[in-house]
Amino acid sequence: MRVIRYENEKGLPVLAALTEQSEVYNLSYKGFMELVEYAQNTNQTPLSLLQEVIKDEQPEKLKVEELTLLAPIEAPEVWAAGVTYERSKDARNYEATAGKMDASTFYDKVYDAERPELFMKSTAARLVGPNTEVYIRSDSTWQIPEPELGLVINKTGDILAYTIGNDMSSRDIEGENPLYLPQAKIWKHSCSIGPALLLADAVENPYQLDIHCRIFRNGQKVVEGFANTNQLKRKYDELVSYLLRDNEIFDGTVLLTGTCIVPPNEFTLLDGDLIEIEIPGIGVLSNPVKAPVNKQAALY
Ligand code: DO4
Ligand code: MG
Repeated sequence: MRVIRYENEKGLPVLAALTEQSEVYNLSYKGFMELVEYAQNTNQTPLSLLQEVIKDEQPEKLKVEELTLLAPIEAPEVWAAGVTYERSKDARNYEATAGKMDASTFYDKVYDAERPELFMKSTAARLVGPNTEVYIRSDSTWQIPEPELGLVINKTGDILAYTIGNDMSSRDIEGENPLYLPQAKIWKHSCSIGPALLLADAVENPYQLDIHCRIFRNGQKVVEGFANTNQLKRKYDELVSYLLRDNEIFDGTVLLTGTCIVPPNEFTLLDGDLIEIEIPGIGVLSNPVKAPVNKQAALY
């Protein structure tokens, strides 16, 4: 069972349940956290609540592919974990050492350390949902999407749902100096989530999820990558518990769990590219890429 948000014909956001058969059932809750709160107050899980709600209802006469989907949750903050997969460690070492892949760096240290790397990735205002443009920076020449599983948590760290996240990143800025990490990670429209929230109770094993990334340029697929969350070095609860340490975390926060798919080193995103990230069971998060006006001009 999944939860989506879409914009109705009046331009208003609607929360809806999306079944495995892609049937859409409109819900009366303002947002996902209101649904979770209602389930808690009535001693139900979000899954059993939704199963009850849709039992006697008819689905809407709507096709999910035709809806204007919004980010499935208005996450107050998005945090991210880094170097949680070996592939990410190798890619960071490459960019930080001008290609000397066998060089040992702080990325090796953090991969093996007890404390994970966690960083602030985005805020509600910088975040976008499905089919909305993600931006690339004007001052970077090496930029990639990072396809990641996202955990939707509450203020006490319970994992309520899973979603897909794109942690857009600048490899040259991060590679130049790790202290530039916030600039390599955070700018307007540098993070997208969606297209749906997969309820945690509906997932048998969250360490067996396939992640698939495709990048298209002029209609042609130019990058493709696969991974599985069974390659993750850490446990989700471990990442969440470090995030909560001496911190105040808000209901509906999203924690991205790190990337295991990195495009070839010679690849950089360009204006007009289309990024698709798929996790079966959640859906496909699709975002076109937009360069700032000065970069678009430089291309022609
Ligand atoms: O160390 C920098 C960021 C790593 C990251 O975002 C990832 O591994 O996904
Ligand atoms: Mg990342």
